[in-house]
Amino acid sequence: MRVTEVNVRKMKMMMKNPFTTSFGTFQEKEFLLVEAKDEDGNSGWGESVAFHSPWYSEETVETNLHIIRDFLVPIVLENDIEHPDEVNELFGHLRKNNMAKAAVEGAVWDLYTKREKIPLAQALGGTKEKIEVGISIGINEDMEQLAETVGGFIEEGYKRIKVKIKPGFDVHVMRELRKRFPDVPMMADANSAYRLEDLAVLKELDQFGLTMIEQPLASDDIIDHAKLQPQLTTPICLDESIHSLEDARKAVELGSTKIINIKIGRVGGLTESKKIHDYCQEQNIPVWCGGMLESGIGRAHNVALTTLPNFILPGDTAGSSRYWEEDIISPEVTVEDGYITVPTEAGIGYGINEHALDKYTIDTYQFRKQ
Ligand code: OSB
Ligand code: MG
Repeated sequence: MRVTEVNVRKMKMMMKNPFTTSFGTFQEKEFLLVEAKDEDGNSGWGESVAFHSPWYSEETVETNLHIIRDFLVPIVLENDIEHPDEVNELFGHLRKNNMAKAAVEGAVWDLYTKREKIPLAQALGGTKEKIEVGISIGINEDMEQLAETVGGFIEEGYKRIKVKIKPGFDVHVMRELRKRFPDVPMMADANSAYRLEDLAVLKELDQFGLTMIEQPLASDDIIDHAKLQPQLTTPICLDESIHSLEDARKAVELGSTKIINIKIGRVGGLTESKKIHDYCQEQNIPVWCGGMLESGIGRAHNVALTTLPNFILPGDTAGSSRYWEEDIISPEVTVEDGYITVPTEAGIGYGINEHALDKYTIDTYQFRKQ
């Protein structure tokens, strides 16, 4: 397969509601889309999950644009690619910048599966016809409002509630929510806001029977997480700390984590995601698919990945309408009774809503094979 043209779009979309984590609040989402085309007029799409500012990881929209334009696009235009798994190897000599790599690799996966006329899920080895989804809810200091939001999503059928926590917004919040929703699978995500010195608070969370606590300690740490886990009954799930199969193996061997959140962007693409999935399956470590407030394109990739068998726990891949007034895919991703039905069309399985796509595009960059 030859990729003959790559188009990159810088997008700006307003989210329906502001999203607050232990790092702050934002509502306007800027991100990049990558479109890879072949000589037959097929086109494949990928999304970069890097945010405007480097609060989640060091990557940003602008660093991704630089890496994609100056390093990754030339590689995919210059090489014959038989299978998308090769892209990960072709990028192997370039360090990190995983979100940029995943965006380009994702476009190649979509292009390849459209050419082959098979669904992306099938090409990845996925088996599920529908996937279970949970929902991630940002920090809201107004307890009544938060409880109402949680109740609304339970009503809608979401299979698991995840609440963001931070020091000072933790034990009382989980206690209140547990009181109101005693039987719902619930978890907390700290986005690295605690230190080992906060052990007493983290231990208090054990009483609420959470399915897991996500990334309580530093984003670049697996040592202190290994010290923390034996002192908690709640399983730790690492998010920010896992960038590769090697990271996953080390964290599992050290006992730093009992569950892994796989985000395609954070680990550098679908090929690496599959490897982490397979390793975790062998080790009896359940995985689930994380979210990065994606548009429909990134969301479609998440849906396809989640069809792999060891995605045992509900993911953060909520429906389009949880985030957007209007998504850039058609049909949008919809959730019924807590399930998304996996599309059976070729590639990512959702079409592009061209009108919306153009409406939210703020810049375009075009690259052609010389
Ligand atoms: O830590 O999982 C996270 C959103 C942005 C950055 C990091 C995270 C999140 C979420 C929301 O929790 C997931 C989603 O709904 O897409
Ligand atoms: Mg997280």
